[in-house]
Amino acid sequence: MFSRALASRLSNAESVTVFTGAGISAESGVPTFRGKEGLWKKFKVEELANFDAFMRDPRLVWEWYRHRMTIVSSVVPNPGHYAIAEMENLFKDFSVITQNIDNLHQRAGSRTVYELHGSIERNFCIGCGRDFPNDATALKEAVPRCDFCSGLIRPDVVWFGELIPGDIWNRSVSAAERAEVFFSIGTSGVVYPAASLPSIAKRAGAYFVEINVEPTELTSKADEFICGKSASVLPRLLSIPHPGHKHGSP
Ligand code: BV8
Ligand code: ZN
Repeated sequence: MFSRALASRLSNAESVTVFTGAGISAESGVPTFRGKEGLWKKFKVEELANFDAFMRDPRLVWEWYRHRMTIVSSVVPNPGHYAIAEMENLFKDFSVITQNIDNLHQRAGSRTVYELHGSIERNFCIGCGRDFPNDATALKEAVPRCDFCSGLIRPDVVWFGELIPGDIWNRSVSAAERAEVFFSIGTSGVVYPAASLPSIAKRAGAYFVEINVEPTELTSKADEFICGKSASVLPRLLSIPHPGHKHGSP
């Protein structure tokens, strides 16, 4: 399943970076946006995940995010998330950069996670900036409003036309530039600037491996394309001898 090139690079690597998209959570039961299993087609994420749509119809946008919150709170990490969490113990310098907002990497035990597009577990008031967790009383309303300034509360996610938080972006670029091996897993590679990270890694000398069930916009740039489901491919990656095996038990 893996080339000798990947096995030898992983065996000697100190710095590895993993970049993930909705596909890594598909086998937990979280619908993806595009691709052949994409279930959000009827919602066209670009039309709903933007500030103007929210101001025009906050009830509809909240309905979509509430629906997704319900799904995310009812699923668990899959073997792909757990394998990535385990990889963090095997390499000196290991980062996860995710486009997902489902918190499943953290729930699987990953510690260094950069959430490029925010998190469905966090909300804030657009009036005064106060934070509101999902179980806050204010969030029980169809259109949640801040109990301090009556401003609209929104999910703490990055919508189309909005900037990725500067520190998150800078740390993600630096993790991509440091990587000796850079994995892109379960992303269609159509959303920028996230989708520029594999090229940033490659330009800095990384061996770029893509894991997906079908080719994507990124495949032509990959040094290696592993066609398969992440929940079955990733645990097998752990069977490759890693530097961490030298220090601890394999
Ligand atoms: C920015 C919110 C600039 C959270 C998301 C016109 C106007 C404005 C902007 C633009 C424009 N044209 C282009 C842009 C830039 C725009 C963009 O890239 N648009 C695209 C659509 C062309 N980007 C932005 O707007 C970004 N901001 O550019 O600001 C700026 C400059 C100056 C001043 C102000 C601003 C912000 C982008 C963030 C958008 N927010 N989500 C949420 O609700 O989730 S993005 C949305 O798509 C999702 O969040 C997701 O994170 C993201 C990417 O999707 P994927 O994760 O790749 O998922 P997808 O379904 O597409 O693919 C799944 C893959 O998994 C498939 O390939 C499938 O084959 C595979 N798969 C399935 N099962 C498995 C599997 N693989 C392995 N195993 C399996 N089992
Ligand atoms: Zn407020």
